[in-house]
This record gives sequence, structure tokens and C-alpha cells, in this order.
Amino acid sequence: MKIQSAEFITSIASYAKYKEVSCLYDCPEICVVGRSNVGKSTFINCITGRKKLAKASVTPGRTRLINLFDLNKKTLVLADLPGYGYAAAPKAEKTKWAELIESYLSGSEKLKRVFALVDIRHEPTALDKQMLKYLYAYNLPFTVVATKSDKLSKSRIAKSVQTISASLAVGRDDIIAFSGLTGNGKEKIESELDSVIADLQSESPT
Ligand SMILES: Nc1nc2c(ncn2[C@@H]2O[C@H](COP(=O)(O)OP(=O)(O)O)[C@@H](O)[C@H]2O)c(=O)[nH]1
Ligand SMILES: [Mg+2]
Repeated sequence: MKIQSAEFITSIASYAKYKEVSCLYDCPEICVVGRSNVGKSTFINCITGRKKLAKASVTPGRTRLINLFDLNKKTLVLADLPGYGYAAAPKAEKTKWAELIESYLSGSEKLKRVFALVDIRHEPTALDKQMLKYLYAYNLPFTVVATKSDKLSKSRIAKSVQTISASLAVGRDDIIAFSGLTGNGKEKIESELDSVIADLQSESPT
């Protein structure tokens, strides 16, 4: 699915507010998770073709809210989750983010696919691994996206994907090397979106 239209719906600071807002639409949801600065906003801007839809920031840890976007006129709703692992954040704030992310991931019935972003240049962090465990525990279908692939040569990309695959115990074919700069991997993401919609049609009652 190519994203033809993408519109910001609203920002959400609490799970209660999410419940209120998500009642107003009736389509599957996808979300983007990853540590702060991994490239979530850039990923969203790239796949939607809208350079400024999600604010990409040079200051990490700025997104404290869940931002919801309408894709292709309520074909899908995309949730941009606050990034984890921002060391400089005050502890109380970290706890608040964790609560929001956890209640969303465990509670959203509309959520059909999680795009878990990791930096292709680094071994997944402890928090990345924790996130993956969490996704397994809650039985949430996910796709690992290895961002910033433009920073590596082709052979280094293959090696990194191998490392990430081993570290997260995820099949190599289930990891998409991606660059928001060059658009590498964008088509694969688009076919993942197709499969989200196809899965949904096959599970709906006749
Ligand atoms: N070279 C390169 N830089 C990227 C890419 N994606 C993100 N960045 C840079 O990484 C920083 C954080 O990106 P951002 O999208 O704001 O990350 P977020 O905190 O996860 O939303 C910014 O300086 C981006 O320009 C990418 O694919 N390639
Ligand atoms: Mg962001």
C-alpha cells in the first residue's frame, strides 16, 4: 500500500485519552517503537512522503506523547510512540512514558502490527531486547526495521542485519534495512502494510 494521504489526528498524553480518541475510528492501527533518536519520525515522514509530518528532531527525547496519524483516509491509523532510553530524562518522566507505552501496547485492540526500529550501526540495546520480549509476550505481530542503512555499505548492511537477527532472535528475512534518506526499504514497508490489511480481511468473520 502506497500512502497517498497522511494527516495528523492528535497527540495523546494518557491511555484514557487514547481510548477516547480511538473509539472515533474503525480501522486497524500500526505503531512505531524504538529508542529516541533511532529515526522514528524520519521513518514516518519517508513512508508517508511528507517531510514534516512527524517532527524529526536533533534533540533526542522530545516526543513525550503518542502522535496519531490517519493514513489513506482511515485505511490505517499510525501511532508514533514516545522513544525509550533517553538517558537524560528525569526518572518520573521515564516512568510515565513506560506506563503509557505499556498500557497502549497491551491494551489496544486495534493494534495489528508494530514496527520496531533499531539502528543498523549498533547492536540492539538492552531496551531494544526488552521491547522485543514485550512484543512476544503480548503476542503482537512485529517487523524489525534497521534504520539509517545509508550510513553503511551494502556488505556492512548484510553483516549488521545478521548481528541484529542473532541478537534479537528474529529471522533475517524479518528485518528490513531502511533509510529515510535514500528511501531504501520503503517498498518492503509498503508491502508489509498490504499484509496488515490482508491479515485483517482473512480474520474477519464472514
Ligand atoms: N543518515 C540518516 N539519518 C537519519 C535517518 N533517520 C533518522 N536520521 C537522523 O537521526 C536523528 C533522529 O531522527 P528522528 O527521526 O528524529 O528520530 P526519533 O527520535 O526516533 O523520532 C535525526 O538527526 C535524523 O536526521 C536515516 O535513515 N539516515
Ligand atoms: Mg520522533
